[in-house]
Amino acid sequence: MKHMLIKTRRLPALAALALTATLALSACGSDDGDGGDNGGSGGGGGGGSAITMIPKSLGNPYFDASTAGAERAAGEFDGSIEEVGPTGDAGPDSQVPFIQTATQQGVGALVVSANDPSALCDSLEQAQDVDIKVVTFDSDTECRDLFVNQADAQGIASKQIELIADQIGGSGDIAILSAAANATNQNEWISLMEEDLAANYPDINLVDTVYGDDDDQKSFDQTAALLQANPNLKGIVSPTTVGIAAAARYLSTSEFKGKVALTGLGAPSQMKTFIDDGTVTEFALWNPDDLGYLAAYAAEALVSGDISGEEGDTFTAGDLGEYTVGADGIVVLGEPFVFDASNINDFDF
Ligand code: RAM
Repeated sequence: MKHMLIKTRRLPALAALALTATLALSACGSDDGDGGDNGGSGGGGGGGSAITMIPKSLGNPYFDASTAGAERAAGEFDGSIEEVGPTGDAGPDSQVPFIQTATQQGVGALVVSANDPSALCDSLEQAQDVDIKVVTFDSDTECRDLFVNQADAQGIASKQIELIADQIGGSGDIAILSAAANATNQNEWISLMEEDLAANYPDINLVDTVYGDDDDQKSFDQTAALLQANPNLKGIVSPTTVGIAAAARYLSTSEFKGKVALTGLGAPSQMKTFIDDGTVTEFALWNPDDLGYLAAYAAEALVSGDISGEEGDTFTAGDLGEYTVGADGIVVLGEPFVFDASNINDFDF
């Protein structure tokens, strides 16, 4: 009989709802619950699924928000969420032991943001062999039942290039500050950004791509090194909430503030200071709370047998409404949203 922790957390209300539908408040679950030994049948404490959520790493506010969203969903369908994952190490294999433990526990579903497209596959396939459903969210693998994508990858890439091009006046040297070098989502966005630059922005040169591993200090140091190594740099794109916040912190007290543009994907709560002080003018993201909420509902729909993950399957994700599984087992949350001084105060994730 295993013990399944169900965290209780209340989310503050969002004032504006530009990204998606209503973020209704709900406390989820009790202080703790018992997932029971369900032998892989996936029962949570109260009838819904027992879900193990494995972010790229713990301690990232982006994944705190996605886990809070999953907990909100589990509260609604009477399931349970246990969040486990690597602390600080976002290496390719770092999530494997957590997948193996959850498999031994016989949970209903794993909901994973993958640090590598293939390194998790042996362990994920072992989980699937005992009928555990595998949902990826945020960053995909080659072996899963469904991928809950935050937004279309092409749209995410071209939005960031559009933002940096505007901010540097359409020409000059730029660099990318990414997360972990193997992260599926980061690498897909980077290659699409490279294609977009080559096709549509002949006067912008991507001179370097560096990796801060979604570690605040490493991202800060990489920003400093980038600026040292590239004295003509006009802009930095950081498609990671950890990277953009660390780069903004570096720029904000440096001689480059206001001279080197910075954009990418940021959490408004982490970027507000840097919008207010003029270090950053615009950046993009989606709502990570909604992303976790949708991923948990997708997992529940798979475990309960409502869907099998085939293209055209439909399921209802609570307040967010109905979703349809697209080609390659992908469910898309919505569009990326651009934050600036006019709206940053309306969001608190
Ligand atoms: C970081 C992570 C995550 C990415 C966001 C934008 O929190 O790298 O995978 O989607 O940034």
